Amino acid sequence: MKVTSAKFVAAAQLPSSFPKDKRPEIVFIGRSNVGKSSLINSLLGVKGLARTSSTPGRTQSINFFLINDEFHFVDLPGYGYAKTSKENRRAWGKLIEKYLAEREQLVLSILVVDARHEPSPLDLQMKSWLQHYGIPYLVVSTKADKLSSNERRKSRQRAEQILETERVIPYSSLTREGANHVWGEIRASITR
Ligand SMILES: Nc1nc2c(ncn2[C@@H]2O[C@H](COP(=O)(O)OP(=O)(O)O)[C@@H](O)[C@H]2O)c(=O)[nH]1
Ligand SMILES: [Mg+2]
Repeated sequence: MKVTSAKFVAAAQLPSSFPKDKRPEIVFIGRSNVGKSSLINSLLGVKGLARTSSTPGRTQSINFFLINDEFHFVDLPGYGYAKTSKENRRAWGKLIEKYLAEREQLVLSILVVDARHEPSPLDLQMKSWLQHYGIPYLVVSTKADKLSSNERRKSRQRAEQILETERVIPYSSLTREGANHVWGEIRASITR
């Protein structure tokens, strides 16, 4: 897909601040520091749109980006950051659940995992949540550039086994490996 415009539109900490229009939304979900913002930026071919940082757990809002004036990319705050307070975690859960359960224009969710590690119980729980709500999803296994091709194959098999899915796409935000594949899925979900 040719990206002609990409702009930040909202950082929502409450459902009342979600955009009101009905453009289709593609949501990105994953644990803190997994490479979600880098994935968004590399798909769009821009550098600092979705903020990337090595400090995990900083983004606490749901961030909406308008692409080609046609659809939204939605960056959810990451989960699994150990230093987060109980109160924060509860607020996070409520906001995310509200979004996933009620957002009618949500057409695809992209669960982001780290190719170097096995998916965690939280990743599996998130996948079950998506299934429960009947939200189409795919798994993007990022940082693939850090693995040899042999390690990559094993990592993918393992992720597919643990998450019980055949929809794992290896990806690298550095080389953009996997970008065409992911865009194909996004395009299909928008025009469906
Ligand atoms: N080598 C490599 N590093 C990556 C990749 N994606 C993200 N990173 C690095 O991982 C760290 C966390 O990335 P970020 O996008 O901020 O993660 P987020 O917290 O999930 O949004 C940053 O230091 C990125 O530069 C990738 O595909 N390859
Ligand atoms: Mg981020």
